[in-house]
Amino acid sequence: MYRLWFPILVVAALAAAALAAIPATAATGSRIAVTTPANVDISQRHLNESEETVAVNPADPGNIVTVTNVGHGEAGLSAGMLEGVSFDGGKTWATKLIGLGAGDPLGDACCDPSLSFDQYGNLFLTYLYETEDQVPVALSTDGGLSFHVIANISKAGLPGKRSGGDNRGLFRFVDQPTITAARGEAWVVFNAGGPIAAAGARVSGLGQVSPFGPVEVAPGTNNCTYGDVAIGPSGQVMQTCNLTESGQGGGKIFVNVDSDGLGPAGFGRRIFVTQTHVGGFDFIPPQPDRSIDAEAGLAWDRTTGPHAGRVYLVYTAEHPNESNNTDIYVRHSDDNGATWSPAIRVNDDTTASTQFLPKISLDPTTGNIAVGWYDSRNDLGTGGPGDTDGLPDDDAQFWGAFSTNGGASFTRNIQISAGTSNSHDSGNGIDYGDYSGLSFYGGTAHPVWSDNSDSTGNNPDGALHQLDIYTAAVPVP
Ligand SMILES: [Ca+2]
Ligand SMILES: [Ca+2]
Ligand SMILES: [Ca+2]
Ligand SMILES: [Ca+2]
Repeated sequence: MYRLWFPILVVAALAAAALAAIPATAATGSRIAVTTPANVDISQRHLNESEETVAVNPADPGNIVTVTNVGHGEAGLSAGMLEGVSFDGGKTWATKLIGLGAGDPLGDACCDPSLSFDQYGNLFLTYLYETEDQVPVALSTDGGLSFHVIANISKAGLPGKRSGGDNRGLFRFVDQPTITAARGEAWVVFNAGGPIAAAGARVSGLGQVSPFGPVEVAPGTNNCTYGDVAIGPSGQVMQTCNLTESGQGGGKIFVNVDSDGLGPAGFGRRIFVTQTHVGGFDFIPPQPDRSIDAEAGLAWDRTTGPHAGRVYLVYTAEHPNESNNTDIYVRHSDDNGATWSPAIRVNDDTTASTQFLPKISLDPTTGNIAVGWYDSRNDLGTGGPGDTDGLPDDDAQFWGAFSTNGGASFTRNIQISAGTSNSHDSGNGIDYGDYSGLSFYGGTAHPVWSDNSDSTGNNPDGALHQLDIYTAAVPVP
């Protein structure tokens, strides 16, 4: 059950990306609850960018970095990802391709990027290589302008695991790594062709990262994947993953906690949280080529605020099963994941449309949380600004909401994307990718998403063709 990026052959010229961003005019659809923020086209690049990660630098909050997949095979590009760096809060971006192969400090990057800044301004990046059977961790100490690989986490030595060339290629041995850094720790988790594997390193300052410790396995996570990792207020570490019983129908979310973090104890037993009815490859109309998984995500409150110590879990669930009516839910735990609150639905629409690929982020300056997701609520197939083609529920916008009361409730939903996208029209093969990006700091959420609406007028492929990467600065209402 791999959600790897599948190469698609696209024959077209690779144009240099323009850097200037043009703010969008807010859309005026009737369902917009709060003013849509100005949209910025980060990539402004021919062909497809998708599956994006973003991080705001707590040591310099105007510094925001995003990394995304790009289509390989285009103009001789056999490896690489797109990086965007902003130093003005996301208004303007400098973009470049990274991980282009031999001689590149990031090697031959395939895809699946994950970013995290820590309090010192260290920026950690993990991703997949095209060929190597290990998970790289790269570090930037200059706000994302340059990276170097500081570790290659190998599964070698894990009990019962194969090694050698049979794990290479599309069905590689490692998949969808995620990294997080905070509180003097950096942790990377990944699916290891079986269980979830994790490794952590101590961080004592800018550029001061100790070697990553031995790889440990989260018990009971065989074939559990596509999850997230978070660090708690005392340095404990939680991973979540989706155990998918079938491609379409079944999915269960589990968590495991390493209660002493970098200390010698390993991850504890798996804890069942919820059934999702979202399989590992659950096809929905707006994601018809790639499908979705539940995309469980974590955010842990390390502040001293009213909900200190609370950990939040976001995920997608489908009710009824195989109805394609997916929704976004958040639960929380005040006892390190042992027990969880009832599910609170985040999306406030009254349609039977899809909401998918959620991301959660906690503002470390307030303890408030933000959630972003793709949303088809405005596509009733009857024309208008939410429908590109007269078919229901196959177009999507990007939406979000906040909670300022510890996840007890969420604000009215905000249409964040000014335009409406159709992923199949992109020819991307993986639609919008397997996840979206979100980083919330200082009262402003910074989502990144894949968009082919051309709402800003500067996608070089125009509207309803290849995807660009968009962002917006979204304040708490
Ligand atoms: Ca430990
Ligand atoms: Ca729904
Ligand atoms: Ca439609
Ligand atoms: Ca593009």
